[in-house]
Amino acid sequence: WGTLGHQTVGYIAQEFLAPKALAFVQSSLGSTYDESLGPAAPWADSVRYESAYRWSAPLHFVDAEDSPLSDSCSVQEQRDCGDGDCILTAIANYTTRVAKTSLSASQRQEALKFLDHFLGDIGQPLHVEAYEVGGNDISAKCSGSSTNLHAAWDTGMVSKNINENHGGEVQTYAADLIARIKTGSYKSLTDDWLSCTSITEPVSKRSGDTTAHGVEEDVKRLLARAEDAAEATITPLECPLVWARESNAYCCSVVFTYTTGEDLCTSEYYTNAVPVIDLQLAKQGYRLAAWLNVIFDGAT
Ligand code: DCM
Ligand code: DCM
Ligand code: ZN
Ligand code: ZN
Repeated sequence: WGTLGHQTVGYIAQEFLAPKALAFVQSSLGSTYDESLGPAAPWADSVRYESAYRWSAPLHFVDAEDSPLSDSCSVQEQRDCGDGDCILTAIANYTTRVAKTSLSASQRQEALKFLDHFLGDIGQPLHVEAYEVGGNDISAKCSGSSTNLHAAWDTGMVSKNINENHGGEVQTYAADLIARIKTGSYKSLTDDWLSCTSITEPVSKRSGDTTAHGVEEDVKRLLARAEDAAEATITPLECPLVWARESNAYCCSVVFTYTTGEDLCTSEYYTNAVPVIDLQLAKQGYRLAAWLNVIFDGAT
């Protein structure tokens, strides 16, 4: 996502933080970020082209080597993140690091900003797709301007949606999605959002572990492992893989359904994409809060 999408995820998460998570977020981010996950969420994009942070560029996505044009969408850990250098492993790494009291305040702030960002990116379908470099190499049109498919999803359709349906303000957009979560059309979905079982493709079970995994089990297992070893082995978690598969499935059902030459932002394509964008941003914001709540308060 672009700046607006990431801020939206952060502002939504901020609204659902439990007391200790909120206290950590406020003191860690401080006045620089208005003590909020909203303003802090785009940071990871602002540093990715700096030489000191070039290593972080591959952590924004996972190149799923599937076939979305043949209606075959899938994410496989070993196939798509075998080198351990993708958004799945990054979420595990920064979950461990944000919880680690032996790290400096600035390292823990950095871990928080990466989590704030990557839980957003994993909800962007083209951040979970290898085809044509996640759509970056596919030319597209958005409201008459030349762009590419990836950018249309990161920014073009998001900003048009905010302008046309949410008063042109990212905070209004976040407030509208928060209202859907609290009392509106998303209310009945939120338990499923945290169950990590909301997709048909089963998550692979590791080392004889056959228990059901929700956000709480996932985070607690990782942090328990991290206490065992000085530097925890970076293994992708179950929930981020489920989230990645949910996002990736939209590549087959929506993202690649355009017709050649179609203006993505003024057609039925846009009408079909907006509900997916709203849902993915709302869901990831809610999941980010739950994730931090388990880390700092011990429960979602
Ligand atoms: N770093 C990281 N994940 C790790 C270890 C380090 O993101 N597991 C980051 C934190 C710093 C940089 O790498 O930005 C250098 O860290 P260090 O000084 O600990 O090597
Ligand atoms: N991106 C991606 N998958 C890739 C490569 C890049 O999702 N295989 C994302 C990261 C940025 C956008 O595409 O959001 C543009 O990337 P870049 O500026 O590195 O071209
Ligand atoms: Zn992107
Ligand atoms: Zn990113």
